[in-house]
Amino acid sequence: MTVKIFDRPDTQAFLKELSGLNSDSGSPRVKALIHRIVSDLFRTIDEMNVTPDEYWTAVAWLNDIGAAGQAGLISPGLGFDHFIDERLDAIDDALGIDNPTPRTIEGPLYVAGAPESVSFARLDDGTDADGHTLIMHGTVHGSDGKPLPGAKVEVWHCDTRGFYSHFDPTGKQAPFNMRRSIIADENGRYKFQSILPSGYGVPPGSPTEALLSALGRHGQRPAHIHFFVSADDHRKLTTQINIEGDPLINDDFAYATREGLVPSVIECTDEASIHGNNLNGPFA
Ligand code: MBD
Ligand code: FE
Repeated sequence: MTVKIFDRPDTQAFLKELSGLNSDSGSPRVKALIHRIVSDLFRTIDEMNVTPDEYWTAVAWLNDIGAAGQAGLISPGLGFDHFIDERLDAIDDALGIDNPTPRTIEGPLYVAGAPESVSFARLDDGTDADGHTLIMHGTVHGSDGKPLPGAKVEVWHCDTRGFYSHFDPTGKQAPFNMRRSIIADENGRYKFQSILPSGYGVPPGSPTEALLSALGRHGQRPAHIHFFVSADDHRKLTTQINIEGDPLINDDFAYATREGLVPSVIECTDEASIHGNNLNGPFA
């Protein structure tokens, strides 16, 4: 037997009441959003005949997600972060704003307060025995195409096991390992030495993994490096690069891969090409 009560006048009146629309105090924006969201969920329960067991399973899952601190992890997994970026892109398009370096999602693993240095930083502390040295350098440009001396490049990534400092389940990483802020030099250039990160996987046995597997999906990300780029009088860019060749580049559970964010990686096997190009250390 199916019954539908959503469209009944008393249900609609109830929705208004619970959303505070009968109250003179509170936030009009919160009221409007809650009215819409709860209405959509009531309609879902009604139309999909959600059982009490299903409903309480969802409530328990929300408690698990919160207890695990994984609201920010399932959010990109359900595509919200990507969707919000697509909306920002569409707004920029409508305003005629061109973004030479595409934005992509921040993810839940940034930590403020990383050590800051000028022009060059070594990100890793050398303790990851499997680390393959990575050098990256570039120039920060403003929207006018001119270099931006003094721009701040914040970089963070995981180790060869896919673990980020401050979130390492083995507790084995020093604070701010593989997290730095680099201030671009007088030519807007920055450079860093680190190790190639590996891909990331959501914690095994976690409520995030449980939902993804109920969806028939995995919780893996390709190897990537995160960036915030900021400068006075400029809006902040949040982006990432992927490491070329990773098989998951177009199968990211967080949907962060974007054209233009997969730079080529050049393997240097001889000391001469590394040091001859002054790749391994600050700019000459
Ligand atoms: C990550 O490292 C990440 O960048 C995102 C978006 C989600 C989970 C883990
Ligand atoms: Fe990440």
